[in-house]
Amino acid sequence: PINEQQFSTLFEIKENNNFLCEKMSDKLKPRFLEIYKELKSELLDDKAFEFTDGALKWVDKMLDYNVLGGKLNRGLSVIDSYIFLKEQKELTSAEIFETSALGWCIEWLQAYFLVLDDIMDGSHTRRGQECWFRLPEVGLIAINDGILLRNHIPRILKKHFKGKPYYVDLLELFNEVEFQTASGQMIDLITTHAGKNDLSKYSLTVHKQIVQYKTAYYSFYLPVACALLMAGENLDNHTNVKDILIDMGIYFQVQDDYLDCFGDPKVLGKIGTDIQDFKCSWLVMKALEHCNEEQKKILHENYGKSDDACAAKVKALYDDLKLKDVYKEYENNTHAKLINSIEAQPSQAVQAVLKSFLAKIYMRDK
Ligand code: DMA
Ligand code: MG
Ligand code: MG
Ligand code: MG
Repeated sequence: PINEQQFSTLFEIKENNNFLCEKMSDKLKPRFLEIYKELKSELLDDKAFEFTDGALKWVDKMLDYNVLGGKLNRGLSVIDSYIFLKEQKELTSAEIFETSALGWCIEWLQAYFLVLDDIMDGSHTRRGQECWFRLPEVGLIAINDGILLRNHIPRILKKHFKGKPYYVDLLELFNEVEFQTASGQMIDLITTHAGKNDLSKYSLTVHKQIVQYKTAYYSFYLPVACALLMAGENLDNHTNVKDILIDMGIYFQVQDDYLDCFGDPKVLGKIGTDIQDFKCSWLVMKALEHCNEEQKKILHENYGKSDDACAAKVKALYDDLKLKDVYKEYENNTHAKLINSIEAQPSQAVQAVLKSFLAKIYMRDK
């Protein structure tokens, strides 16, 4: 059970998120959300299973709870990317449906990983509400719900893309990216084990590998790759674009690590757990890089403890080490480097896609 203070934080998070959602006025977003309902109805009408009333209600609620409520950046990115790549202002209704369905598949993939990530990270809140597994009636049923979410993806793809020339490539793409993400999660989790015995196991190389695999492929490469396939492109011809998207994804996860500690939970919709969880976060890595022997001792004594006082000492150390400034410098340098590589791209359409992605995340606070 959550205490009163946690409850009021949750309440504020929820208010804040509703407010932010209302401000978003993307032209195609209403249609995108309608398509979610259509996809959900089809899944609830799947003849491969004899749904009981209870099962229908469960899946319906589980989907609304876990697939909705995020920023929908990844899903909407498929539509944006496709518009840029086709260099056309208006999409046909079939194109809107298909880009949206692929966008939702990415949102489904994300929901699947987040439901399980929250169990493994022992998190309390996500998107302004309690984590799914924290609901008393859910608990570890959440694991099976994660598996169901994952299984919905090939069902959506089969229903709407079987027969398209790029169908097999699409299936392979989702499989590949899922494998990369799960492998990144594994490295994240086993590095945490290793770090508990020896903090010096946390290095820039390990951190980069973790964030590249657990976040960059599914969050940045996947939406653009879906749009490229729909536009009839061969993904092998776009490895330069892929490299830039991966770098952007790494930057995005460094932001996630930073916000875990310094972000406002009310804006972010989640309360950080990286310090308590002994995570190989960008911040602890930078702390190790900049601290003296005495500060290292403080870090060793207080990192990875569930005690709030210990986490506070780690945060105080981060302040002493001026990690906010170190981060600002990283953010500006990374932004400048990314702009450089984007502008070296021969295609204006590709430049536009990449710049729009970068603009969405630069200096983000949620
Ligand atoms: C999550 O990394 C990565 C995936 C694939 C879900 P994380 O645990 O830092 O994410 P969050 O901060 O959202 O829990
Ligand atoms: Mg997590
Ligand atoms: Mg995690
Ligand atoms: Mg995080």
